[in-house]
This record gives sequence, C-alpha cells and structure tokens, in this order.
Amino acid sequence: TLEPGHLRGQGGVAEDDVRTACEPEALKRAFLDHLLYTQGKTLEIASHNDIYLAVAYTVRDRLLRRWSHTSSRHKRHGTRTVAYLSAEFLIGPSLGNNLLNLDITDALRETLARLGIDLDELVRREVEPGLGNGGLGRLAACFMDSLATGEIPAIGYGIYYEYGIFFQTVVDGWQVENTDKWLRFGNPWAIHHPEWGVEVKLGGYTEHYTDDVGRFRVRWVPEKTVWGTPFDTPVAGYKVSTVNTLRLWRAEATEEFDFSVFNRGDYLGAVNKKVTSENLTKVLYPNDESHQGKELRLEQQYFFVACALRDMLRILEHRGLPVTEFPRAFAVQLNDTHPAIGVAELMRLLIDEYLVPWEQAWEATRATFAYTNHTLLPEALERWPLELFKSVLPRHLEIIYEINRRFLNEARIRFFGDESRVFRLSLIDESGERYVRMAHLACVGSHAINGVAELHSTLIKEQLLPDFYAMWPEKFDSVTNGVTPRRWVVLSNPGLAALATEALGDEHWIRDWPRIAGLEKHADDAAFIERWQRVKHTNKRSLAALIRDETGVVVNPDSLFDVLVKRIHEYKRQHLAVLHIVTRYHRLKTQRATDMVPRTFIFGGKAAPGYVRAKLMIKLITAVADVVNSDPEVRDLLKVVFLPNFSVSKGQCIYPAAELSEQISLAGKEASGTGNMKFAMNGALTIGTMDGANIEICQEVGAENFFAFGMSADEAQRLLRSGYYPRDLYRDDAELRAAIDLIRGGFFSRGDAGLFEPLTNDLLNEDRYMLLADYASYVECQDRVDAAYRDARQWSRMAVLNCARSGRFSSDRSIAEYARRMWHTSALPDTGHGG
Ligand code: NBX
Repeated sequence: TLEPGHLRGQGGVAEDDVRTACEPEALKRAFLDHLLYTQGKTLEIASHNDIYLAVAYTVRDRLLRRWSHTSSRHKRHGTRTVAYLSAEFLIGPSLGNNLLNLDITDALRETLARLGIDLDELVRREVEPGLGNGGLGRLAACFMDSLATGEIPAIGYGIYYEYGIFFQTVVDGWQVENTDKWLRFGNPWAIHHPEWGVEVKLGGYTEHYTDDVGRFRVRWVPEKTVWGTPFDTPVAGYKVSTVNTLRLWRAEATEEFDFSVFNRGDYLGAVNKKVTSENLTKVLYPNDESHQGKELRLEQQYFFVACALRDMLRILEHRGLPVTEFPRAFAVQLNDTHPAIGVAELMRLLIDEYLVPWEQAWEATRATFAYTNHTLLPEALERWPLELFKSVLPRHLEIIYEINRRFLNEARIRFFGDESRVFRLSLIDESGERYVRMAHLACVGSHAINGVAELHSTLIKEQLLPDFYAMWPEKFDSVTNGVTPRRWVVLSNPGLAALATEALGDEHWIRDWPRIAGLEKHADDAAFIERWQRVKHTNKRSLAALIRDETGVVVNPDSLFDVLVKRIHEYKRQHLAVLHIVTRYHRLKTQRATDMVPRTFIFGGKAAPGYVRAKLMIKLITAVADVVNSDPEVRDLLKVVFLPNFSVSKGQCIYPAAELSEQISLAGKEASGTGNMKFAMNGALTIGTMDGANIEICQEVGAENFFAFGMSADEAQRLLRSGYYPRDLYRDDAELRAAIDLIRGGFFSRGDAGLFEPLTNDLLNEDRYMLLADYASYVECQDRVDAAYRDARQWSRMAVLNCARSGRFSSDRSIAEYARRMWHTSALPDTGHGG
C-alpha cells in the first residue's frame, strides 16, 4: 500500500499544485495526505467517515484558490454584491455537486478506484445538512447555485443550526421525530471564521439623551449579548472559476458576559447563561406555513440579520467605502419576512451608530432591500405580539413606530380621508391584541416586492396587499421560481443527462437549460424514445430498491410510478390523493376492474410536529397502504408506499423515477411549487390544479401534455362565497361516498371508526380546501391518465415534450430576472486566472 510519505519528492506533482492540481496522481497524493495529516489515519485503519472527510478536504482545497480569487476580484471591481438573506438554506449533499461543478468527478473516481475506494458510494452515503423545511429553503439553495454559475457576486446569509429539520421515522404508521445531529461526524465543507465574529444585543431598554455636541442620541442598553461567528461554505459555479460564499452564523456566549454573576459565586448560573446563548442557533423551527410567535424564533431572526448587516459593513470598510455607499455595494434580498427585521436594523445602524440623518438613512435602506413573498395563507403571515417584540428588540420597536408614523402620514395624503385604509396599512395591527406586521415592514422598507409565480403575484396585488399595491404599483413584480438543472438533472439523472448530451451534440444545455428544447425533435424518433424509456426504467428500478430497503415493500418497476412528495399540509391535499386511491381500491373490490393500469403510489413528506391533522394524514396514507398492499386480490394493480424522511437526497432518487407528478393543491393556495418543475424536467407528466407555477408549466408544455383538473382560483373563491356545502357533494356522488364511508367506518383502522374522524368530519362539514368540490374532476382526470399510460410510446413522447419544454424553469432564468429587475447587478466573469 502507498503511504503518503512515499509520494513525497516523487516526480509529477509540484509542491504548489498539491492543493489545486486535478490529475489523478495529484488527487491521490492530496487524498492520502489528508487521510494521514487531517484525519490521522492510514488507509488500512481508516473508517468510511475518515475516507469521506479526506476526499471532501481534497475537493475543498480545489475550491479554495478560486474562492480567494473570486473575493479579491469582487473587492477590486467593487461591483454590487447580492446578499441573499434566508433563515433556511436546504443545500443537500455537497460532494457530488462540487465534483460536478469542478469537473473532476471522473478523475477522482478513477484515482480512488485504484485505492479500492468507491466514490459513488461516498457520494450516496453523504449526510446532508437539513437546514430548511421545504420549498423556501431549497429555493435559496438553487439560487446560490445559479448565482455562482452566472458569476454574479453573491453571499448567502443564514443560520448554522446545530440541529436541522428533524429526521422522520414512521412507527406503526405514525410520524416520529428524531433530532438531526448532522454535525456529529464533522462538516468538512464549512470553514469557521471566529475572527469575523460580531456581538449581537438582545432585550433591555433604550435611553434617550443629548450628546456633548448637542445631538439627540439613543443608547440601547441590552439585557444580554450573544456572540455570532460565521461558518463559510464555498459555493462553486458550474465549470466557471467563480466561487461564492454561503455564510451561516452560529451563536455563542460572549466571553465577558457574566463575570458579575460568576464573581457572586453563582458558577452554575453563569454557565447556564452561556448555555442559553448557545441555544439561539440550536434548532431549526420545523413549521412551514404556520407562524408561531415564539421568542426564540424572533431572536434567531434578529441574530442572523444583525450578523449579516454587520458583516456587510465590515466588507464595505474593508473596501474603503463610506457607509453611505451601502446600497451601491449591496442588494439585500429578503427571502420571505423571516429576515424583514433587517429593515429596522439597517436603520438603527445608520442613524444610531453612524449618525446618518433619518431621511438619508431611509432612502439608503429602501434602495437596499427587496422582498420576496412565498405565501398567501393568513396563518403563515408573521406578526409578533407587540409586548414580546418590545422585550426582545426595544430600539427596533421605536424605529418601527417612527417608520410607521411617517409612512401613515404619506398614506393619509395619498388616500385623503380614508382612515380605514390607513388602519389596514399600518405596520401595527391594532384590531385586537397588538402585533407588528412583518410583511408590512418588508413592503415599506423595500423598493421591490415579488411573488414567486404569476398567479401568486396577481393574488398578492389583488388580495394580500391591495392597499400597498394601490400606493406603490411600481414596486410590485413577479419572478417565477426555478430549480437548478445541475443538481436536479445532471446529478440526479445521469442517464437522462447522457442522453441529452448525445442528442443535443454538446453539454451547453447544462448552463443554458432552454436548449433542452432541442430534444423536441426527437420526440417521434423510435430509437430515441426507446433509450428514453430505458433510462426511466433504470431510474424506477433504483427507486424500487430504495423503497424495498426503507419500507420492505416490493414494488413493480413496470407499474406507473405516481408520486406525491412535499410537506404534508391540508392545503396541499394529500388526502385528496388518498380518496382517489380508496376509490380505485373500491372499484377493484366491487367491479373486479382487472383492466386497471397497475400503479404504485409513492408518498413522502414531513408534517410539522405540532400539526395534528397532518400527522393524521400520514397515518391515513400508511393505513390505506397496509390494507391495500396486503390484499391478495389487488396483486400488482395497486401499491401504496410512504417513503420516510423525504429530503434532498431522497428527492434525487425520486424525481428521475417518477412518471406522474401530483400537484393537487387547492387553486390559489400554493404560491408556486418547485417540485413540480423538478418532475417536469425529469420527464414526469403532471396531474395538477391550475395553481402556482402549475399554470405556467401547463402553458409551456401544452395542455395536451398536462393533466389539468379542478376549479380555478377564481372558481374556488366564487363557490366559497356563494356558499359551499361539501355534504351535498358527498350525498350526490356514490364513489365519493363509498370512499369516505370506508375510511370513517374504520375499514383501514381495524374497525376503529373514530381514528380518522377528525379528517372525515372536517371534509363533510367544512372542507376548507374544497377536496370534495374537486374530487370528481380529479378521479375523472386520473382515468384519463390510465388511458394515456396504456400507450407507452405516446406517453413517453409526452414525457419528452415535458422535459424539452421546461426551459423556463431553470433557476438561472429566475436569477437573471432578479439581477436585472431588482438588484441591478450583472455577472462579473473571471477572465483567466491570476486573481
Ligand atoms: O416556498 C414555499 C411555498 O409553499 C411554495 O409554493 C414555493 O414554491 C416555495 C418557494 O417559493 N414555502 C415554504 O417552503 N415555506 C416554508 O418552508 C416556511 C418555513 C418557515 C416558516 C414559514 C414557511 N416560518
């Protein structure tokens, strides 16, 4: 065996290149060096994790020089940097992605194979950081990839949670949450920079005074301070030398923080305070789409935003620029309202610490921020009880009052005499208990506000923020979401990638996704279709293997793979899919419908731990699965699986294997969806409502290649207003009645009729998400899916067209739109090396 020492002084690798060269010999030496000098192991005694870490360090070294070149280039050119502020970045596993973007996958695979190491296994087994809940966090990660690939100077700012989204297991059909200790075996990708630490104040009170030159000043006397330090992860663009930064902050105790307590002899009290400070970034809140007014959550938000803005000021100073240059140096994007406190924090920094006059500070603040909204659900809108807000951020509340006073004066002039509108616009909700409305703060403090799909942006203007729209129509914009084809096609679906490259003649489509349109001319080519089908079948077999390993259920790779993966939520209507499955089962049992197309229904997704209904929906899916899968009469015609712990890694296996993508939210509720795009790119057909980006996908791929069903957003609202009586629908539709009766009669719960009652009673009495109104249309549409699937050739043709016409849904396009319309930034491409 080779010892690293044996390589020393041998020819081939110059000392300089040890950290950067990518020839097999250099990679081998770098890997063995890291194994010995970083991990302290030789190959004979190295564990899987030692090998993984040594490989990751080898790859990271190759990012670092480009990284430092990128930052010095950015400094030299002084171009505007995008600061993407997000409480979540769901980046997924890094190894495969970095190898792809550095273009060293094959070289490293070969090198390691000669040492008896399987690179693909290292990639497969990598632990992913689950630092996000779902679409919003994953969008931030796709955007980081597209920013780097587009060579736009950018820093992602967020939180280095010690525990990410919980790890989901399913026990007796119920979701069980386990902590996600993702850092247990180390994180080789991030570099800790304690030297860039910042102090963050929390709580306490303010003092107003006049300084020695007669200026009116405010001093914030905090109750406590915490210390924030950044962990930097390099984000490489695809085959470019730009490497941007994802900078996530961790909270620690400040050193000097409590000597007084300590000196009083209360050692445990002092240590306890330290523990409390470190709690700040301990855990990601697992609630998507529902706001919980928890103090720690507000502290998390303020903490990372305060760290980010201080960091930007440090960079500004480092570039020798005055604070008034802030908006020319940075474009700050607010990923939802979670970082909206940044508006008040930048004002505080400018007026209290840099003594900039209010008007000038306000102009700079507005020029800096832009706000992306991700939800219309009222229960998801962030509002903080005033007293809680005041106890955590007393100075910010004063600043918000002043922003509000000036803003409402402006509104009174604009809407003369309309006090009710002024009341609605206020940053403070005073209709009952008083709250700070974060969306209003984000709107007032930003120069641009956008929704994430066309319908969503329209509804923001018409329904969510109509008074703001009336005041500033020019601020409102729309940027349809996108996803990165690097991770979601090249990495996830290598078979499809190889086929595309061959059919298109080059790899340009990887950085220019609209070129995938070139596949369209192969849609009628029998040889191409056959290869396409082979790729899909291979992917289905891989997913079948994963399903078997994780659930023990054996599924038939020749059945139609019908997939619904996303967070579990009533508005996403997983239970509508269940009603359809039960209907199918009922038909099988009562009509001996043996000509049914064999289908495998695959579910995945996490429920917020406190969301009882959503957890019951998981129980319902697994209960139906248990009955259906063990009924010998059903055979291969119907299988239902719930794949636990849906994650980025699981997604990479699922999307490429899917044939039918379920996007069945009630129209008007899903802001955009991004899973829908991943499916389409991988050639799944969509069965979906006219909601979010489904509408745009349908437009692009053509209605004849899309299974649309259900009410439009308008129709749903009109029905609701005119009086919606779900029980009438139940009464009048025999199949629907049969499905609901089976569930509520206890058929899937061993006779326990009470188990699913909270769900079925709700459907019959209220049905907020109008499943019953869309049921018949959905089932009829599913019958059309069956008919279409029977013609395999025609189905594949439609699948190819879905992929070929998904050109709009790359996050590269989204980022180009933000850059041009909101950020006024452009690419800063590297011209050769040399720094
Ligand atoms: O953001 C999602 C929307 O539901 C999707 O329609 C959209 O495609 C996606 C990206 O724009 N929202 C989302 O994922 N929200 C959260 O995860 C969330 C997390 C924490 C929180 C509220 C919402 N407090």
